[in-house]
Amino acid sequence: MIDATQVERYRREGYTIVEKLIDDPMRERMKQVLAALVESSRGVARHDDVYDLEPTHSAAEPRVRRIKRPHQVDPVFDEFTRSPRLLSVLSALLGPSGVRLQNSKLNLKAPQYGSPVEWHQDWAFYPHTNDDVLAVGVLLDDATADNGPLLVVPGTHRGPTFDHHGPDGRFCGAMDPVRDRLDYEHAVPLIAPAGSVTFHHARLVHGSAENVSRRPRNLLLYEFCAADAFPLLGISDWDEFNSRLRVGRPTTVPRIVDCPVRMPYPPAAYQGSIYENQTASPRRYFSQTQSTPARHEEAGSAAR
Ligand SMILES: O=C(O)CCC(=O)C(=O)O
Repeated sequence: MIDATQVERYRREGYTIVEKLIDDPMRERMKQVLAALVESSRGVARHDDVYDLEPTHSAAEPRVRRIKRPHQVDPVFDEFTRSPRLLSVLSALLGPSGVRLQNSKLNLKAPQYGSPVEWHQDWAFYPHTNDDVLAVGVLLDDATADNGPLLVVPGTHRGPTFDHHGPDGRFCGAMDPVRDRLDYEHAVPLIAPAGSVTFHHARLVHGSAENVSRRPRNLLLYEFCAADAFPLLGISDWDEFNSRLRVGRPTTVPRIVDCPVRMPYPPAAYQGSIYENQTASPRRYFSQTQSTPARHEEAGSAAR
């Protein structure tokens, strides 16, 4: 499923894309489950363990921003984490110790209002003993230039870990686009047909703009680690930790590699999801045209 050139690109640029990695019947099943979950959200008024809601969500017009941990919500999302085709790519990218699922999320970007995500490195949220850690993005829909595709800044996974704290000293899950001036104008959009799967390194700087198109952009994200990458935030349940191994055997010997780490402490003022964390970020790069709650506006105006 992946050749040496793609592995080399991942090592050099921090990302790669594999087309047709998920088959259409499974992708269709996922979309049906997603549609039913959005329908059920009519009965949900605020964020909970399953739903993260757009600020403009209502029972009459359900607007879901994220399904949390979809692999625990419906078996189809767990099934894909066991796909031999996916696991062969992950083994090539994460090395010989094995492959562990860390978490999953399904980020919805509905036509004409789907929320942006500010620039960040996943590594700032979950540092490990080594950086063989990545995110898998399953494109449930075509990713196009105007429907808010993932944007990545190539090569940044080999650079520093940027500060993701706000002026109050708390973690806010977003970089400051003025202080950390990267070449954002040349960020690469991960544009590909539905059924493609993207892989980006946990230290790669990425974000995404609002969906201004008339088409949805639903992106199913999984976080995977090498089996010998141990989370620096700790392991609360050893059996549960090992139950997420998809390749390899449990080990008590973490591989420790010298790479830049910042801890996400003190915790974010607004918990629950990256969208909530980032409301405390004082400066924004991506604008949002939809009305936002007062808290967003107080946090600061858009940088551009
Ligand atoms: O959904 C997106 O466009 C980006 C999501 C992301 O980077 C994240 O949730 O960590």
